[in-house]
Amino acid sequence: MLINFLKKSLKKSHKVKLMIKKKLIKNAKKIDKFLINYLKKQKTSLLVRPMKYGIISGGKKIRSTIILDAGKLFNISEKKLINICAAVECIHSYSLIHDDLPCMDNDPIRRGKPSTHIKYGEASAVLAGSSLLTLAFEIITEKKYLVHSKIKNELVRSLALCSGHNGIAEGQELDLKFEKKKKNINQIIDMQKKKTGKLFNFCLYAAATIANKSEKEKKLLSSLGEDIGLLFQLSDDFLDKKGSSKLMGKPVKKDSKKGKSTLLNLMGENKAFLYAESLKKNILNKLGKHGKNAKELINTINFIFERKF
Ligand code: GRG
Repeated sequence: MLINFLKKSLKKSHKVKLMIKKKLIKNAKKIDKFLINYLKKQKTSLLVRPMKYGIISGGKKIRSTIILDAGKLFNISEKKLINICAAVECIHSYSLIHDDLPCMDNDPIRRGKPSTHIKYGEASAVLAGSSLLTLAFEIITEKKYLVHSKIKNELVRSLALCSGHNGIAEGQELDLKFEKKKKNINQIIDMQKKKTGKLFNFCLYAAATIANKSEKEKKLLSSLGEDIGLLFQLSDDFLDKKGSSKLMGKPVKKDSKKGKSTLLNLMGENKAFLYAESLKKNILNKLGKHGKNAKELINTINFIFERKF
């Protein structure tokens, strides 16, 4: 009986994993299509090629999936979310292009191909990254994007706050300054919540804002998003230590070589795993109140915890 039960649940979890992979691929294709069309409609420039190289046909586009899943919490149509997905992917790809530069993490490979600065040179990579940053705000403020201008304004402000000197950029500054230094748990969590968590924070905040939720609800979802980002970063740190560079599309085992301050390096594998597990439980508990509407988001969070790429 027990064996049959285990076999059944293994089959079920395998099926769920396959479904999530399919969902990620489907969403990534949708966002790529949106961005290709968007850029096609604009006057072309020399930077379009390095921009496309940095953002299209690569990466899981998991932040977009999180936005679409969060939309399901409030029954928001995809049409109202697609611009937000594209804008978030612009900011994310911009941060990766800049992160790979020699003055930052100096990484020659990203998403299984040469990093943007290797392919197009440093100057073009800096400019393409900066152009993706501004493109994000163009996409949100686009006339054809049919959400109320008051909401657009709030989204622009929040995305700017998440990306700037109190958000991702500061997280990156701390990450670089913490190299080869002994930092405590709270300092590392603060750095990772800024570097990685802030954009996930925005993903959930955006869904709550478009759904016209109360300030209290928006705050709750922002902080939940930040925790999802922290979980994502923790799994990234595990993958850097134990994952496959082929599946990840980038070199692994870099964190310890560079003396990066990560929870994994500080706590060791067992404690870091237990920390991640309790963080995930906490996130899933908080989503409980959304009932069936949270199913997709919960599946994606489980994928984040177990992912191999
Ligand atoms: C102000 C946006 C901004 C950037 C400048 C360079 C920089 C400051 C920030 C870097 C932030 C950074 C690289 C965070 C790491 C987050 C992370 C775990 C990235 C990997 O994300 P995946 O796995 O990548 O989603 P794919 O390739 O799948 O898109």
